[in-house]
Amino acid sequence: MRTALITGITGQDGAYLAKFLLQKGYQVHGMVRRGSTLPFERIADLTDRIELHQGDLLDQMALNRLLEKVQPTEVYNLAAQSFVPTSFDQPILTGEVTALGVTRILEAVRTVDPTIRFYQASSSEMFGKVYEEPQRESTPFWPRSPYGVSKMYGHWMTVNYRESYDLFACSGILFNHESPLRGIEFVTRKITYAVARIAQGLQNELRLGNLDAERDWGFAGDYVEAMWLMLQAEHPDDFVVATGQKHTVREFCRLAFERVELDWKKYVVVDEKFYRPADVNTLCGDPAKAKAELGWEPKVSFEQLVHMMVDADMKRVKADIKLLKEES
Ligand code: NAP
Ligand code: G4F
Repeated sequence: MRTALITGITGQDGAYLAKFLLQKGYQVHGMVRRGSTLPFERIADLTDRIELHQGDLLDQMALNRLLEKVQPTEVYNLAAQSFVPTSFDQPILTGEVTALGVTRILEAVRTVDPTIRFYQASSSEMFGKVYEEPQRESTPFWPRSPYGVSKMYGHWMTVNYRESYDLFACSGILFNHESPLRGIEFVTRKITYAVARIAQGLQNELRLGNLDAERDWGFAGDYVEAMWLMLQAEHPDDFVVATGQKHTVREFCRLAFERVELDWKKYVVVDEKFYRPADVNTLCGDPAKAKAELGWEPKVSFEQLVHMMVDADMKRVKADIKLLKEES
């Protein structure tokens, strides 16, 4: 039986990947860090089918011991401090986890079992102030945040360990991917959750930053398949994973509010508090290599994604209201 270890299993992608690998017949292990509360909401329906272990990308010895114990055939390194604004406030922590954390887990793989296939969650944030459009594997990087710089370090360490030690190490340069499991602070989920609350009369405005920012948004459920495909290939390599289409934050708002028959202009307020010291104004990826070499293509359209997220938040908010009524 193939055995996978996922770091960041409690995050959005971790939850989708764990489910995907279980369906493929894998034995799935996840690394979780200790907190004062349990962060298992996204994987609540999987906990009887996966094995969780404590660990942290900050702790080299714990990573080595974990690989020795689990003996995975594949490691998916999804753990990161992944929120760009936090990386401006906590650049050193972001570097420790999102950059050096990659070296620590690569060292663990190299030391414990160099035959392990390794996936690194790299990011389109590395393209930053883009040199060309669309961005592809050969596009130079120009990161615009401590997060983007950290991801770039992790990306090149993955390439370096592949070239230096012949590891089967792949870097997936994934463009923004969203879902009903997306963290509430990211712009898409912030919008869809607010839309649901506004539609239910619980809130009357939505404060956002840069509405002109353009992103190539896809569905997380589609993107975890690309991660897996990279590790099934004959040779390790790096791939852009994207839809090839971009939309503004404004367009996302319009579609999301339209789903509940509201006019976004009546509710969205621009608040400079949400501007970043340096933003990535536009991102649009070229997934041609992933299509040609992995046979990967996105299935969910932008409109379907927005609708899926609004519908899920409407359901959640209605359930919360019902619960509150029952309790009072
Ligand atoms: P996410 O929801 O923010 O999840 C991040 C995960 O990392 C959580 O499970 C978190 O655990 C864990 N983590 C954070 N610090 C850790 C540490 N020191 N040690 C161990 N685990 C730690 O992120 P996501 O959206 O699923 O993204 C997955 C990966 O893909 C990340 O590396 C992200 O940077 C990258 N990426 C994401 C996108 C996107 O659009 N989603 C695009 C490109 C790349 P807790 O639950 O305990 O906080
Ligand atoms: O949703 P965001 O916070 O995602 P961002 O910064 O693109 O990063 C995400 O995607 C990366 C892939 O490119 C990942 F690597 C990373 O881990 C993360 O998952 O912001 C998207 C855009 C930005 O330009 C931001 O300025 O939306 C703009 N925006 C406008 N108002 C806002 C807001 N972003 C947030 N979070 N909150 C706002 O109120």
